[in-house]
Amino acid sequence: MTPHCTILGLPLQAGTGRGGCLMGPDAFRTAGLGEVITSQGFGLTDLGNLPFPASVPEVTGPAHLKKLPEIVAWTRDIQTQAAQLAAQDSFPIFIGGDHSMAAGTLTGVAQAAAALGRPQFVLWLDAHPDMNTLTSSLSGHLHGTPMAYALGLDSFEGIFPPVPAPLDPANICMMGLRSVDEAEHRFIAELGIDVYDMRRIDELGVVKPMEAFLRRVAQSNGLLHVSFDVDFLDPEIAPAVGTTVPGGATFREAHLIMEMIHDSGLASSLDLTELNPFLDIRGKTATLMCDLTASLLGRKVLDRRTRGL
Ligand code: Z70
Ligand code: MN
Ligand code: MN
Ligand code: MN
Repeated sequence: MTPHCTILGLPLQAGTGRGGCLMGPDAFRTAGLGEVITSQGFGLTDLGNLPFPASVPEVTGPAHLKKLPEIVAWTRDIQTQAAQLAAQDSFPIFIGGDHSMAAGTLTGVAQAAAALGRPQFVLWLDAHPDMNTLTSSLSGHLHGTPMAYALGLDSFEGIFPPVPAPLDPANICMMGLRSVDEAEHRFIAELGIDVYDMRRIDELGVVKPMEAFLRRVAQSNGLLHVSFDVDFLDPEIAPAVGTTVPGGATFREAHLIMEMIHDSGLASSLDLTELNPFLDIRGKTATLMCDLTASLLGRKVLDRRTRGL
């Protein structure tokens, strides 16, 4: 991993049914994300927040989709930024914002990987696969669609920007799933995506699946994007999300995953997404997400003790 991180705030919330994710980037900063990065010995560039798109295209799609033109505009802008940042020698951390931001981050980093001739892998930590197409979405919330877009599934053409380098379904690992729509079940089965729902995590733990996936990334000389939705975590420890889904990852499972990613040295970019500070309790979710990022960047339990954190 490079000794430098770049933060880019993505204050979008049009992909959800509920306001608040707009404040996510500022909550991560307030909870000390910058200090987490520098205290792990990384240099830091905080690019601030990407501005609301200057122009919103006139696109039409299925009528039930909410705020489609706005999300198309954000996707265009985020994709451009993510492709540029992923090509630099600094670890990009994209702080959202709702998960529709990943339509831009996944496709941007994959474009940069393709330019290097290296495969893009994605570790998707989420209660949801966010793999609905524009036609299969039942809710009309576009944060339920970014993975389908980045895979190049049907329905996005002519509405969203072209996908420069569609993800290979064989290079995706999803952990934490516990709310999956019928159409998403079908896409997962058809594409053969490596999924670990909470039952499989209960049965196997997180170590074996993570070891197997990280080994595949290493053997392919791949780049690894980690997309971390707050709702991956159990709502008891991470209440600041719009739709709470019980039975999520524990504090220990989540830290262990982050520590394993660090030890692998394979991570190349990170999304921290779906934090809704309006729903948080004295900043505890934002603080936990910063602590998990610290583990991903190399903080060890013994460091905590010696530094009195
Ligand atoms: C459902 C949909 C969703 C939250 C992702 C859920 C999408 N599959 N909701 N994260 N909170 O609407 O497509
Ligand atoms: Mn999500
Ligand atoms: Mn989710
Ligand atoms: Mn939703």
